[in-house]
Amino acid sequence: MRSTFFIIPFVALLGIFSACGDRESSKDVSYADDRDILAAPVDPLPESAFSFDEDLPYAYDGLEPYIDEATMRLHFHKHHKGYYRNFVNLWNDQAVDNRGIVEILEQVSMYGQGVRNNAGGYYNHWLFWHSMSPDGGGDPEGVLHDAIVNDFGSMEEFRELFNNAASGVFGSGWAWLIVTPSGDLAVTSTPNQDNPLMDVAMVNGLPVLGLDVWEHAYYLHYQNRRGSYIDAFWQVVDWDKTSKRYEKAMEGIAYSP
Ligand code: MN3
Repeated sequence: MRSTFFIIPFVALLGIFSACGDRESSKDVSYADDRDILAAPVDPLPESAFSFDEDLPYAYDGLEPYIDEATMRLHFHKHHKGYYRNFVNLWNDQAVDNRGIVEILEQVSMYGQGVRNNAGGYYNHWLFWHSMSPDGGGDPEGVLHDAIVNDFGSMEEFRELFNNAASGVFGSGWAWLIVTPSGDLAVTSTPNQDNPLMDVAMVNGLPVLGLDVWEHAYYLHYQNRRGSYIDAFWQVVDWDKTSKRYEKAMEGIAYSP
């Protein structure tokens, strides 16, 4: 009995001390720490027939002030490389043929949940990096512009649909502009790392433009303000590359890393 009286206040006291410790350490987390994490040596990427660029197509701070450097560094080196590494390791364990990434995604229900998540993460981020540019923003020109106006009414109506799809993703996922099998443009979204190429997607099509709305894509800079991040995305959209993807998609060719 006497020992119980001793233990209860002791445990309560421990709780108070450890809570203080948590507060102290979270205060120390800063932008500089993100760089330190990235300076640490990383395992080399596994051998693979699947291509992976060792760097982004622009500088890490190239999309500032819309998307910050620390987010881009972490997103590319920790998240995208992680999906690629996991996908290659899983695929090397079960591959029996020389399928390309698009073919794998189109029949992703044949493989496990791990392939679905990581093949999706590998492909989606590749398309995402190539959906943005330091020289981006504005409106598309030429055939993509005409198709958007034709299918959605105007650029404004298209953006509103896309914004609603992006902000409407519950939890983590992606917003997409796609070319449907009938050759029309459509806006859709997918959960997790799914994408519209996948046989498991609610709406199928060839992705032309993709926006990552996982919190890791914006939380460092925008915290909970997903809407501000979506607004910022329009300032850096690479319409040149997006138009090229659209033209290929109209020939039935899916964008491929
Ligand atoms: Mn991401």
